Amino acid sequence: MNISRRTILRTAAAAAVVAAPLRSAFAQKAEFTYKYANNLPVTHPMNLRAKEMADAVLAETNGRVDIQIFPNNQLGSDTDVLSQLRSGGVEFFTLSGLILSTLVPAASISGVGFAFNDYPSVWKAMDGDLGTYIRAQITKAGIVPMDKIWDNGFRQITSSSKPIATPADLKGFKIRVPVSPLWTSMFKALDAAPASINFAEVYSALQTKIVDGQENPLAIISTAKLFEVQKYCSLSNHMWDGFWFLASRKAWEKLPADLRTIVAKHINAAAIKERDDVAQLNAGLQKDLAGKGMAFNQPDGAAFRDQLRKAGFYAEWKGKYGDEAWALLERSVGKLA
Ligand code: X2X
Repeated sequence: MNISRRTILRTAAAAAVVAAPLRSAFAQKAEFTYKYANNLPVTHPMNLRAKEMADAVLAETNGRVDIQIFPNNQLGSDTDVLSQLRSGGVEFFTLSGLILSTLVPAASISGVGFAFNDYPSVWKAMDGDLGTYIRAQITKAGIVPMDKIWDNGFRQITSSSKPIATPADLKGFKIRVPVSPLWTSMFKALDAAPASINFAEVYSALQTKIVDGQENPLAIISTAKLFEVQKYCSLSNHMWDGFWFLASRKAWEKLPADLRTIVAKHINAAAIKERDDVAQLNAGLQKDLAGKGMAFNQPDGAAFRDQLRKAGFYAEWKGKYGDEAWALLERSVGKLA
C-alpha cells in the first residue's frame, strides 16, 4: 500500500474513533484486540452504529474483546483489505457482496439490476433463503459472515456533465463502478463505458475527470462529499447494495464460544439499527443535496430494465449463478428473465 500523506492524516483521524473514556474503564489490555476495516467516512451510519457496537462489546465482555474501527479505507482499498482479511491481517471487514464476488461469485446476486423494488423485498430475501444461500457460499470460501447484512442502499447515478434521463444518455458515458464483474457487465449492457475503481480513489477520479460520473446511494454521495465534484443526480434506483460484515475465520475461531455469541449479537443488532438510519437518511437527503447545488431528475427505470433484458444481461447472469440461486432471487422479487 502506498502510504500517502492523505493516508497518514486519515490514520490520525482514526484514533478519534476509539472510545478513550470507555477504554480507560478497562485498565487491563484486552485479550482480543481486533481490527474492523471499512471503506466509508466516519459520519456514515455504518461507522456510527459500528462504534456503538464496539463499545457494547467491550462493556459486555468486561474489556476482553476490543474492536478497533478503521474507517475510510485507512487500511487500504477494498481489494487490499479483502486479501488482508484472508491472510488474517485484518479481523473484521464490511464489504459489498458485489465486490466480494471476486472471491465468492454467488455473492453478487443481490445486486442484479432492478431486481429489488423496495426495502421490504430486500430484507425478506437477505434475511431469508437468498441470504442463507449466499452466506453458505461465503463460509465455503473460508470467511465468516455475520447473519444480518448492513445496508448500503439503492444506488443513484451522478454526473459532472449531464443528467441521465434515458438509456441513450448512458451511451459512451464514462462511469466509475466498483471492482466487480456484475457492475461492469451491467453498465456495458447499458452501452456505457464503465471503469473499475476502488472507492478509496473515487473522489479524486471524479475531481480530475478520469470519469464523468459514478453511482452510489445518497447517504454516500452526502457523507463522502461527492456533491463537491458532481453536479447532477439521476434517481435511477438501478440496484440495491449491502455490506456483509465479515470475520477472518482464524480470528473468529480464536474467540471462545461465549465471546463469539456476544460479538455476533451486537454486530447483528447494530446492522438492524443501521438499516433504519440509512433508509431515513436516504429519504431526506435529496432536499439537502439540492441545497448544496445538485440538480435532480427521475428517470424511468423501466426503460433501463428493458435495455438490460434486450442486451441479454439477465439471461447471461442467470446462467452464471445457476438455476438454484436464480430461483431463490425470483422467489423474492418475481420473474426477471
Ligand atoms: O464502492 C462503492 O461505491 C461503495 C462504497 O458503495 C461500495 O462499497 C460498493
